[in-house]
Parts: sequence; structure tokens; C-alpha cells
Amino acid sequence: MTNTLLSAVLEGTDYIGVTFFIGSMAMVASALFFLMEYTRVSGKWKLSLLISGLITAIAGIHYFYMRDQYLETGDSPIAIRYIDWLLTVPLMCVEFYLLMRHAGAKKGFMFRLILWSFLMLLFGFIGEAVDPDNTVLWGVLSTVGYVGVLYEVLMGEGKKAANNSDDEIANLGYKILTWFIIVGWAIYPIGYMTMDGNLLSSVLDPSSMDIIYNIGDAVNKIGFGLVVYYVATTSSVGSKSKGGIE
Ligand SMILES: *C/C=C(C)/C=C/C=C(C)/C=C/C1=C(C)CCCC1(C)C
Repeated sequence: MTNTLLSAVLEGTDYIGVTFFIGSMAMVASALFFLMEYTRVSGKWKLSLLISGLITAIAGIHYFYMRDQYLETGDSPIAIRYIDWLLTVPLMCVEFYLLMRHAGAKKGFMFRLILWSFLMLLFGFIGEAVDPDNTVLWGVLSTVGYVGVLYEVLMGEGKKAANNSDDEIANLGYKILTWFIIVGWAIYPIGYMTMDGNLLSSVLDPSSMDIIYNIGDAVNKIGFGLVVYYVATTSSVGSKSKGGIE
């Protein structure tokens, strides 16, 4: 028999499977929302809405595959997860840059974010899929990449751009960005540390990893997109030229 959409059964108590289902639908709905609202926001925010739509669309499609693979095997769909991240995380860096561009951030800021986050994902993948016996070592290396991103945003060009800007909206954007990088992105290492032999494996069951990753994806891909949307649509208040809905 060929693979149909529902090739395996979702049990009511399969909470991991449930979060894959909710995640897939939430991503698709968000993609539709961002792409349709694209036409309604003013010029300088259009690209941000488009990128939010692409991020959630790419994730939505991967969630369908992850969900099916998880239901069939009961295992964590590591490869599909990392392929999704490999595509969506650089797009998030573009999105961060677009937000900070209004405060004068340069393209180099974007490329450094992409480079640091690529290293973060590469080492995380090795720790999960290639060499899980040394998950702590690879987790530490991955965290160096994460710290690189934190540095760029908190102390590097992100901060410089925010300091130089008297644009209230751009500064609000910077504040939001820092919260997502510090709190939103920190959800993922918690999931990673539930792996056998890692720091939280005695506290959290390794099977909770996918639930934690799925929560992280919802917060960062949908949540961040919504916040950018909010900034884009409220920035018109008082000054039409600053953006907002036309
Ligand atoms: C949409 C997907 C996003 C925003 C994914 C972000 C992923 C991370 C911030 C992952 C970070 C990790 C560490 C900091 C150490 C352990 C390994 C990772 C890859 C889970």
C-alpha cells in the first residue's frame, strides 16, 4: 500500500504526536495569515511579512513529514528536523536583520548571524545524529555558536544600531528581538539536554525532546512573526510614513 496521509494511528495519550499535529496546522495557518497580510502592510514591512510566511510555510511542510515519520517509527525525526532548521534559521537571521535594518544595521550583521547559527546547528546535529556518545561535547560546541548570535545581538552591531536610533519602532523591534534570542532560542538546548547521557536526562525523559522542540518552533517561528506583524501594523500610528497598514 502506498503511504497515505494518515499512515499510522494517533493515540489520544500520545502527547508528542499531538504536538506534531498541532504544530503542522499552526504553521500552515500562520503561513496563510502572513502571506495574505503581506499585501496590507506598507512597503518597508512587506519583506518581513513575506519572510515570516516562508518560514512558517517551510516549517509546516516539514511538520507533516516529521509527524508521519514519528507516527510510523515512534522515533524522533532528527534528519527532517535539522533540514527544517537549516532552512528556517538562516531565514530568521534575515528577519532579524530586516527588523534592525530600520535602525541602521548592515548586511554584515546578517551574515555573521547566519554563520554563528549555522555552526550551532551543525554541532547540534552531530551531537544528536552522528556521535550521540559525546552529546555534551557537541552541545557545548553548539552553544558557542549560540553565544556568537547572542553577542552579535546584545553587544555587537545589533546593540550599536539600537543605540544610534531614535526611531521608537526600531528600538521596540530591538527589544523584542533580544527577548526572542535570549528566551525563545534557549528553549532548544533544554530539549537537547534531555538526551541520554546529557545534563537533564535524569530529570526529563528523552522522549520530551520533541515536545520541547515543537514548543520552541511555535514560539520562535509563529510568535516572532506575529510580533513583527504587530510592529508593522502599529508603526503607522501618528506617522503614516513609518509603516503600518495602508
Ligand atoms: C525555527 C527553528 C529555530 C529558531 C531553531 C533554533 C535552534 C536552536 C537555538 C538550537 C540550539 C542548540 C544549542 C544552543 C545547544 C544544543 C544543540 C541545539 C542545536 C539544540
